[in-house]
This record gives sequence, structure tokens and C-alpha cells, in this order.
Amino acid sequence: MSQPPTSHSRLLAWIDEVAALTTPDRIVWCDGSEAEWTRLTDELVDSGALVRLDEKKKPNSFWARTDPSDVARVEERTYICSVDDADAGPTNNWMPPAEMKQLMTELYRGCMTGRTMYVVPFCMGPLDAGQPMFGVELTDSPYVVASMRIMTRMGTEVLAKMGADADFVPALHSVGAPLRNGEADKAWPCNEIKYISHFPETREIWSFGSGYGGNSLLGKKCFALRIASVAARDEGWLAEHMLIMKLTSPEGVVKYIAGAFPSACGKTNLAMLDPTLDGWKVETVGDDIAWMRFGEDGRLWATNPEFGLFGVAPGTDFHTNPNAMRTLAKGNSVFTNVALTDDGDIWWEGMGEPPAHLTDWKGRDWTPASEDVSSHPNSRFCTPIEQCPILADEYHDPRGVPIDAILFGGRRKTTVPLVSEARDWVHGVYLGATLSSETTAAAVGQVGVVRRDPMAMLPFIGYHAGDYFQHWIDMAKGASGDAAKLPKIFYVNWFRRGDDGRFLWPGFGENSRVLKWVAERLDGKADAVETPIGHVPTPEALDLTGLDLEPADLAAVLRVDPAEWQEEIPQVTEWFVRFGDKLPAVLWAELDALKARLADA
Ligand code: SAT
Ligand code: MN
Repeated sequence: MSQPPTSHSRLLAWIDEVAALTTPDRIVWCDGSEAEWTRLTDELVDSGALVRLDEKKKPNSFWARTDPSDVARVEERTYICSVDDADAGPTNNWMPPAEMKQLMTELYRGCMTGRTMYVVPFCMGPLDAGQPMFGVELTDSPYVVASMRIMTRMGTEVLAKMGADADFVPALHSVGAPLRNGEADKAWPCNEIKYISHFPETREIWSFGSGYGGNSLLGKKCFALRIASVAARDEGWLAEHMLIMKLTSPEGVVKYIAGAFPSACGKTNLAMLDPTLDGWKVETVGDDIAWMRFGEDGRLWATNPEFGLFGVAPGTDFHTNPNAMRTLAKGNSVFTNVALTDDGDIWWEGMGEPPAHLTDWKGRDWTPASEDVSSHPNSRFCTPIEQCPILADEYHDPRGVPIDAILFGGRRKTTVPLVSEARDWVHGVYLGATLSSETTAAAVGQVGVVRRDPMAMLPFIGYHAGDYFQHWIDMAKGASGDAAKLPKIFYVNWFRRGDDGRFLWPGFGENSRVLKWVAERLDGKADAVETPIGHVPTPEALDLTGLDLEPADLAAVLRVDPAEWQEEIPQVTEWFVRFGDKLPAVLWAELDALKARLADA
């Protein structure tokens, strides 16, 4: 190795320690340059890991296929290794940190033999933030390095800003596939054994065995959510699984809205929404993660710590998300587990008429007559957020944007109306804490099962979920005692179906009608009826201009059926019981109050 480009002694000592354990053939310091990107992607093309797409269709872009066993986050293999298991709580896997470190040390021993260890200094959020949030990922995967260059600010600038002693989160990653005695590499090396481990007290991340998304791009879910949520608890802020958007009315009134939805429930589509309502404008600040801190004005300000978009590909097209398509058309992207067209472009289900022939995500010939889908349901595009044509200027502002409203949402066929407004902050926290959704392909496991997914953070809370609910309740104190400064909380469900299985609401750009109602509620201008579960728009209060919606469907999508909500009560009770003494008493009180309102309805 040539002279390390830093004098940061803690970083240098850690790299020495990891190199001695993992025995890479060489160490490369990543500078984040264009030249480095070209060198890495050229190497990945030569090794067969990437296929270069047609320069005219998707400039400087690549197609990747993973091992068929390595396609999503592995929640079963994800651990919060706090010193005390009570700090991980009932929703996380736990192992004592010393035991996990011992076990993983044996897995890591010699695991980079025959490979390069890349040093990736990165920063979550703008480098000119008051307190820049640094991490350094050590990885033996050049695919991860290329993806990290899209998803985070990384390289020389970051290292320079870290100086000799800045704090950082050490994030160690290996695909766990050493190449001994000149063994040939696979296009997608990985290991059957996988561990995604977090050490909240020491703010460390150790990941082994997977090269995919949230398992390997350690700035994202591991740092910006699991580790950051612990820092946020300690320091009085929130690290949340939320999109951030700027909504401007025809009169020029601006509202900033954050929205928490589980993975693969349309956060990216909502963040880039193209309103069907005349004169309304949406601009994107973020599509997946929001860090929210109180400003001196007592309001909650949100920033997006990421630098790229890692969106679900299938279902994305000019109808559902035209701005994502425009972002991707500019190139500089990596597409993973989608299909390849014969003329060097990408294709996935939902992109209109399929071509007569494709290469599917498993590398097989595919035609419209094929039985399987061409693209994995959790296939992704990874693309620079600065290419988004509706990126808000505020994205670059280290202070972020003051949040007016928080939306919680999930995928529910029944029960949950299109939109409702919480009665107050604590009721809103109750709505978040009991949020439910049908599972998706974003995590390994069964798809379509209803599970509680509090604040859409179930797989991402880095500590005890009961303490997390209390932290949310305590946030009210940060608003300098002025509850009016807190965002208003809403609960939305774009996915309700009729008895015949049809979606009742058209979704996508038409969701601007719901956003308009939310914006008007914030200004005390839109009508609502009080129901046992919160305030629901009157049918007249939603602007349905130009929308062909049957009155019966409108009634059905807004309906609050006390009997359906009664059925939720035992599930919510069971859910709350899991948290034992750690469940804030005010949430039990909210449940009791809901029961009483339902009984009266
Ligand atoms: O694979 S990721 O965790 O990055 C994507 C997601 O599940 O939201
Ligand atoms: Mn996500």
C-alpha cells in the first residue's frame, strides 16, 4: 500500500486491524473520482459482474444480476447487539456483543484473501452540516463501492473533512467469499452464512455474507436508521424511514411533508409525485430516510442524509413515476435484478408492452410467454438524486426543511381509510406505533401477510421499540412546549380494495388530491368528520375535479367501519403486550379511548 491519504490514527489503526484479520491482497483508498468509477465499472464489466448498457439509452449505466439467493434484506440475520438484551427489545434479534464479535471474527478470518479491500470514507448528509455524520466502510465488493458512490457523499473530500480525529462509524463489510490459490471469482460472490450486526453502544456495523442493498450499502439502513436511531434517542432527535417532499399550492403556499411507509409501498413514487391537480407542485427532498431535529424556532427540521435513490424498479414507468424515469434517463445508474433488452436497455414489469425477447434477472431467455416474471419483485435502480428533475433546492441545505405534516401509511386491503388526521400528537404516535402493512418482497420471507410495522421502522429501530415509542412521545417537549409547532400527523392508505378485489383509489399522481386536503387541513380550511379513529374528509372536502370516481367507491375508500376496527383491537392489544413495562402508559390509554369511541359509534 502506498502512503495512506490521512493521518487519522483511529481510522488507520482500525484498517490495520481489519486487514490483519481479513488478509486482503491489497488495500485501495477510494477517492470518489470519475476516474475511479470508470476503473471500477470497467473491472466489473470485465469480470462479468456488470453489463454496460447502451450509451444512447442509458449513458454510463450498468446491469447487475445477483446470486438468486441474495436478493433482499435478511431480517432473520440482522442483529442489534446491545450489551443488555433489554435494549434490543422484542422486535430485534439479539446476541451479546462479545459473542457476536467472536463468531464473526472467525467468519472474517482470511475472508478477503485474493480480493481488494476498499476503504470508503463517506458522509451521511451535506459535508457542510454543523455536525457532519461520517462513516468509513471497508468492503471487498467493488459493486458496493460503485453503489456507495451513488448513494453517499464519499471519497477524498470526506476524508479531508474528517481531519485527524473526527468521529466516524466504522462499517465493515465482506461478501465472505475468499479466493484461495488463484480460485476463479463468481459474478456475484456471497456466502450462505449471513450476519448484519449492529453494536449500538460502540456505534459499529459488521456485515458478512451478502452483497445486496440494505445488507451491504452500510450508510443506508445500518447507519442512517439503526445506528442513527440510537444516536437520535440519546440526543433528542429522530432518524426515520421517511420520504420528504415540498408541496406548493397554486397560490404559492409551501408545506413540507414527511411520510413513513414500509419498504416497497411507494415512498419513491410519492416523493416524486406528478400532481394531476392543476397548479399544484411537488418537489423532492428525499425518498427513504429523514433525520429530524428541532430548530431554534421549536419546529422539527428534516434533512435527507442520502445522495442517491435506491428504488424498487417493477411498477415504475411514465404513468406511475415519470420523474423517476426522467432521472434514470440521464444515466450514471446501476440496475440490479431487472431484465436486459436485446438492444442494451433495461425493462421490468409495469413498463408497458414487453419486448419479444429479454434476458431475465437470472440470465435466462425470456419472452412474454414465459411463466416467471422477467425482473425480481425487489429489483432496484440506484441513481444519483441530483439527476431528479424536481429535486428541491432545499435538498442541499444542511438545515433541511421545517416539517408541517407527517404521513404514516401501509398497504391494507381493508379497514384503513384513504386518509385520516390524528386527534393530536400522542394519538398520532399511537397511529404510528400500531401502523400495519402487508409484507412485500423488500425483505426475504412471505409476501402479503399483515404485520405491525411501527412508523415503518420495524426492521430499522436500533433499540427497544417500547423506548422508541416513548422517545416519540417525548419529542413533544422539544417543541419548546408549543404543541402547535409540532407537525400534524395523518394516516393514509392508497391500497384499499373493494369486495371485488379492485383498488378503490387510483393512486400515484391522483394522490395529489389527498395532499391538497392535508395542506388545507393544516391551514384549518378543509372539512372533516370526526370518527372513532380520527378526522376523515367529508366526500365534498376532497378535490375530485376531473377524476372519474364512482360515488360508491369514494364512500368505500373513506369508510370507517367500527366492526372492522373492533377486529384490530385484539391484534393491537397482543402487539402492545409484547413490549411489557416498556410500553408507554399513554399508548394503553389511547387504546382504551379508541375502544370507548368504537363502542359508542
Ligand atoms: O435493500 S434496502 O434495505 O436498501 C431497500 C429497502 O428495503 O427499503
Ligand atoms: Mn426503505
